[in-house]
Amino acid sequence: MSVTVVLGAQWGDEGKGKLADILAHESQLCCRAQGGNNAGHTIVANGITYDFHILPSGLVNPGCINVIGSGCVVHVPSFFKELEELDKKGLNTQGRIYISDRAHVVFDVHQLVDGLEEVELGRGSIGTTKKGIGPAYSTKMTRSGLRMCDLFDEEIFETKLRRVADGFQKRFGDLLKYNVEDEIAKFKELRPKLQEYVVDQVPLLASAKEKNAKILVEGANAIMLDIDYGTYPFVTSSNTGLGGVLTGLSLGWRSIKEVIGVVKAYTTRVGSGPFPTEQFEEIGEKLQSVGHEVGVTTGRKRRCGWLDLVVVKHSHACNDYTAINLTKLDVLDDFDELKVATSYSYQGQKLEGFPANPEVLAKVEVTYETLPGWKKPTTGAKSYYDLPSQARKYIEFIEQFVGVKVKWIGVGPARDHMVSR
Ligand code: 2SA
Ligand code: GDP
Ligand code: MG
Repeated sequence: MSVTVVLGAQWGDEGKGKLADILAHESQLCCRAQGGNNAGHTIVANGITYDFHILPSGLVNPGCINVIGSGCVVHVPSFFKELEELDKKGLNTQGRIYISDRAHVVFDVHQLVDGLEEVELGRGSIGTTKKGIGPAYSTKMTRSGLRMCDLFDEEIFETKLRRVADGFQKRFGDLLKYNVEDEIAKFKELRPKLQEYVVDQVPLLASAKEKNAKILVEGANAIMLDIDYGTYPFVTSSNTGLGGVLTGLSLGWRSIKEVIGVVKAYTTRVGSGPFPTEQFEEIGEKLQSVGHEVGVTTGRKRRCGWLDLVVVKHSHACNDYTAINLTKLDVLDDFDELKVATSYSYQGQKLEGFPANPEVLAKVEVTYETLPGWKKPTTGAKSYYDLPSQARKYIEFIEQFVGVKVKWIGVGPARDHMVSR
């Protein structure tokens, strides 16, 4: 078995979905290991735009079986809604999508609590997608959660869900406008439809291993949103790096052959939290509009700034990439010069690594390297030497600084807008 892992190397929306779609062509399985429908992965293939949230992007490829792994959290009505939307676009997913029976369930109550917790935080709110991700992982960690396997025995399901609902009701009182009976009734309808999708992921992946299958793991969110290595507390509630792949899927470390870090040629972030290279006014607005930087799940404008190689280096230290896919290079086509962050200082001292403390991160001074722009379109490029020389210099600067080969370069949103080296 050979496993290729695609991971976000910044704050998300680097273009993981596009690479996952390309690599799914040579994979028999595409798996998600963590996260839920907070993710938004856009794929442009055969003139159709698909947005994936909880479903893996491998579904666009008809030969690929897709698995939502044990480390994921699933809001069941949203799962069916997403399937319906793919169906409307003419994509047949029949028999190609499974959910691990160990994956935790996100209930409507988690989504309501997500909203209430954000209100409680006031000006310090995280800027979540309000999809219930944090509350669902919290319920998992306090060992009171329901997993997919708990949905099929009505009595057990009701008892467990009532316990979860009671806990939240005690905490939020009248602020929580939730009716557990409505959710119980909803599952009476969903239960029979759901059965065919829920499987034991462990033997499924073990049998893929025996058949020497090629497996693709599609990371969701990104390392700077990782609960342990990201900009805590402004993070999501799962391990979004390589650690989450190992716990979220029963694949085994020996099978992992490639770990590809997806790096956007500049930086974006959606939601709150420190962002040292963030640009406002002309530069920030230009990156936002040229890059169409709008959240796929919530429609929020993404914050934009220069490429931050301190972030990418930290990301590589956490995930140990075997290669990089640099994306959205074309968005930089019309800049006279480009800045790239190479180090941070705090109170006059150069920092060694990426600071854990958000108060420090918010105050760091950024040192930039300035590189010339290329002022030529890159979207038509088919091979590396079709790219302007300044664009190649920009790529090679990144490669040398991070110490990882840039194997793919995204020059547009479509499948074929990808240069490989
Ligand atoms: P959550 O909802 O609890 O996971 O939010 C916690 C933080 O994680 C961020 N987050 C994301 N950042 C980038 N992209 C995400 N997916 C969507 C997209 C985002 C959208 O692809 O555009 O549509 O807004 C994603 N999901 C979670 C989130 O902004 C919080 O900072
Ligand atoms: P993901 O969450 O990492 O999968 O990324 P998103 O799908 O949320 O955001 C990336 C956006 O950029 C999507 O709209 C993609 O269609 C688009 N995209 C991906 N790669 C490229 C690229 O190389 N150039 C351009 N212009 N757009 C790209
Ligand atoms: Mg996204």
